[in-house]
Amino acid sequence: MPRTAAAADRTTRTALRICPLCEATCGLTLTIDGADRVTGARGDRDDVFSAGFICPKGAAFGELDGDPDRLTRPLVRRGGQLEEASWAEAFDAVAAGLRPLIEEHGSDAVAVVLGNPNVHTMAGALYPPLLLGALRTRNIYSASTVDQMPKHVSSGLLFGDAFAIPVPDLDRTDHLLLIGANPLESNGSLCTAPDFPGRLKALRRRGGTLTVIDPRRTRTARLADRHVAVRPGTDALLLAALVQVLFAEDLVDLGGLDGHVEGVADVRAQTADFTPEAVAEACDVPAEEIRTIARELAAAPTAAVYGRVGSSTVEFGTLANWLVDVLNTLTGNLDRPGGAMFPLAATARAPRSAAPGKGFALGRWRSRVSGHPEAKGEFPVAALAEEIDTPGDGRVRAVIALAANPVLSAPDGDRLDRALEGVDFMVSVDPYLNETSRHAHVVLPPPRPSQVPHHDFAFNGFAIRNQARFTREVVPLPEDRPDECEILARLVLCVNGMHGVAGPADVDAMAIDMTLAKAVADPHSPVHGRSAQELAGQLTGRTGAERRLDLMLRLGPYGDGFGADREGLSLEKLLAHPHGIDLGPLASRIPQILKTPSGKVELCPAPIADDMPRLRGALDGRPEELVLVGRRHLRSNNSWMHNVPALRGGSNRCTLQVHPEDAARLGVVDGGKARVKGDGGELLVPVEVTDAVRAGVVSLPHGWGHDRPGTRLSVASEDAGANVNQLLDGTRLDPLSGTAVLNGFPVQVAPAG
Ligand SMILES: Nc1nc2c(c(=O)[nH]1)N[C@H]1C(S)=C(S)[C@@H](COP(=O)(O)OP(=O)(O)OC[C@H]3O[C@@H](n4cnc5c(=O)[nH]c(N)nc54)[C@H](O)[C@@H]3O)O[C@H]1N2
Ligand SMILES: Nc1nc2c(c(=O)[nH]1)N[C@H]1C(S)=C(S)[C@@H](COP(=O)(O)OP(=O)(O)OC[C@H]3O[C@@H](n4cnc5c(=O)[nH]c(N)nc54)[C@H](O)[C@@H]3O)O[C@H]1N2
Ligand code: SF4
Ligand SMILES: [Mo]
Repeated sequence: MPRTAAAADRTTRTALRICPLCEATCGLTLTIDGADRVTGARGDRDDVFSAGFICPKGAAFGELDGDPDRLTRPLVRRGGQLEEASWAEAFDAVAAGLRPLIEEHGSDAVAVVLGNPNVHTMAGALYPPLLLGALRTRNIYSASTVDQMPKHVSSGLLFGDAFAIPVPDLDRTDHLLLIGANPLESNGSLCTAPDFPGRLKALRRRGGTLTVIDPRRTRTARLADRHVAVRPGTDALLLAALVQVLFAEDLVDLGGLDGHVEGVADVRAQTADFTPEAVAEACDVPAEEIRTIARELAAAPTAAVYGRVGSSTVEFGTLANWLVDVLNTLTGNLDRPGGAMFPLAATARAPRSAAPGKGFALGRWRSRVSGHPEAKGEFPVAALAEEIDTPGDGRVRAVIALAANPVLSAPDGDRLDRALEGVDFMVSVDPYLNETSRHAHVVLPPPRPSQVPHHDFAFNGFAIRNQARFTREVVPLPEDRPDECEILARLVLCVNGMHGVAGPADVDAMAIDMTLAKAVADPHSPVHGRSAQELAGQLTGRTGAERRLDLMLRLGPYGDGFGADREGLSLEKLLAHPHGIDLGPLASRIPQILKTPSGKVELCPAPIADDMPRLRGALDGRPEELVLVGRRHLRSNNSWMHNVPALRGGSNRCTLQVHPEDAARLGVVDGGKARVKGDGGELLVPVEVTDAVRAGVVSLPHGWGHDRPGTRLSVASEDAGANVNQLLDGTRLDPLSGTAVLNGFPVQVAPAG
């Protein structure tokens, strides 16, 4: 080996990288040994947002990045077997697989499945919209319908914009009512706040109050002033009762929102039946406690109500998400400092003056087999299997899976597994050969996180402080290896028939041209009347993706407007501030943000009112004897981090938590095995007896079940765990949003053996 190379191999350096592993977006300082091995990670103390915070997942960045099971070359199916191939062969195979199907059966024959990590990469933000635009299929599925779609629907109806999602103003609030969220394990969701635990402790220290509503006594609940162990699935009833108390006790005060809200009287009428006494039994929460929570909420100088997964992936998910913001509104806390506020990301559209908008429509078309209404252009991912395996016109024949593992993350993975086995063509963009990608005809692996630049397009829109950060790759990408931006750009070309004719740079150029053409024609834009070509020439950045980021920053709310504001943001300016640029605390945005037809907050939208009889019906329903809820572990992340040795073991295990009273009644014992049965199947799981779950509730985490053949997950498959979603058959959905009921569904548990 030449002397210089040997010397270079021994060098150690550090570099900054925003952590892409959860929504907290912490700034990390990575240690890199030699040319490309990440051997350490610590929190970047100078990061303008995370100020040094790191969690065990971030600390394991190097191990995750260097996982030897990551695919480094594409796989192509030949004679039934997946074999390594060149990138050129792989893209040829994708074009050859997709185009004929599209030409013969139309675009709807191709389903696109978008998984969670798309919100954690630049590629996932920039290219799927172009892919969907080129394909124009109605078969769009995503992790949203096993997650936050109820929030999008509720925000769409209330504010006219499915992405106008208020976040708790964590650092300034006096009172936080947290429902079905466990940020001490999840680090927060739809509320980007590095060091969420520290911020909750700070709230307590400054004399604020934390109330947690969760059927489990979570680490977050243990930090709270008040923990309400609600019966799963009944939050909408509880929240409706809080609203009822506000009206009944004359505690409604819109504050600064007065004049910007319509439908208050309708909400009053809709919730009148839901007195604390009426819901107490169903929720298993004393009426007096409900009254106290409502009074405290109204009396707090500022307060924020925030709900997440436990109030979303449930039977009344959209109603619960709606009621969260009804409470924020009726207490005058929506859009005020210390309340629930709308962030303004650096790449968002620059705000316009207030004007009525088109509003938000639901159910503009329906799914073929079960007639599920679309929500935000998507069908329920729980219905993907039936769209593939049900014969007939319009059947899904091909699947494009981008960073998605629905075989584990969606209901009835066994059925989806069989369905995917039978598709005519499937392509997965995924670093792992796992439960889903093993069915693909072509697997296109993106590079390691250390090898790609990062900016949080998605999460800055949900961040508790406006700020912008950008980090470049810390390890060079080998010459012959496309990054995920290029992979996805090439997929666009495979779909629109331009494979081999145009290149990935043309895809970016087209996106830039389209944006600039609109901007120069827009009288409200700072670049109105200028030459699009001249502006395109001014963009900086080494890649198409970087130039697109530059464009969005410069046209965005803090942008330099291509010279209109010399102090404004651009990619160059971000690069000059490697620890990020703070853009200040959240500011009020009503009425400008409202895009409803009335130009107001439409507090009682018709689709919601139409769903209320279903909730009323739940008032006198008999509660199920035993229901299951999920849980997350700090060292786990959905389905794809069980392959990292440092993140495994200890309490991070796929056990069924059972309350001691239930364990005694059911005859199951700690450390023993139980058989769990649901609509969709049954599982054998180890039992953990603990009073951290309330009686009548068992808990099993998701993302496990790594025991299928044909994967390359050498660590995860050793202790595979069980796939909780096999207990579901995919028919239990929140009807307005198509979101699967993953929490609070009935199960039977018995000792195994
Ligand atoms: N029972 C139950 N089920 C649940 C949940 C629950 O609480 N309970 N939670 C739900 C939620 S909130 C979500 S978001 C979904 C998630 O559902 P999915 O998005 O389907 O699953 P993930 O495990 O997040 O990962 C998806 C895939 O992305 C790949 N991946 C990782 N990094 C990258 C990358 O940089 N690029 C690409 N192209 N791929 C990458 C992984 O290898 C994995 O195959 O699961 C849902 N499922
Ligand atoms: N460590 C780790 N971090 C993650 C993830 C991960 O898998 N692991 N996943 C990421 C993703 S994709 C997301 S979406 C976020 C999710 O972020 P969170 O929403 O904070 O996630 P969970 O920890 O699932 O919290 C949901 C809580 O709801 C409770 N719950 C269940 N049913 C009900 C109910 O009916 N009512 C009420 N009130 N509570 C209920 C559960 O007991 C649980 O404590 O986390 C993200 N961060
Ligand atoms: S909290 Fe999230 S973003 Fe921060 S270090 Fe941990 S995984 Fe990374
Ligand atoms: Mo999620």
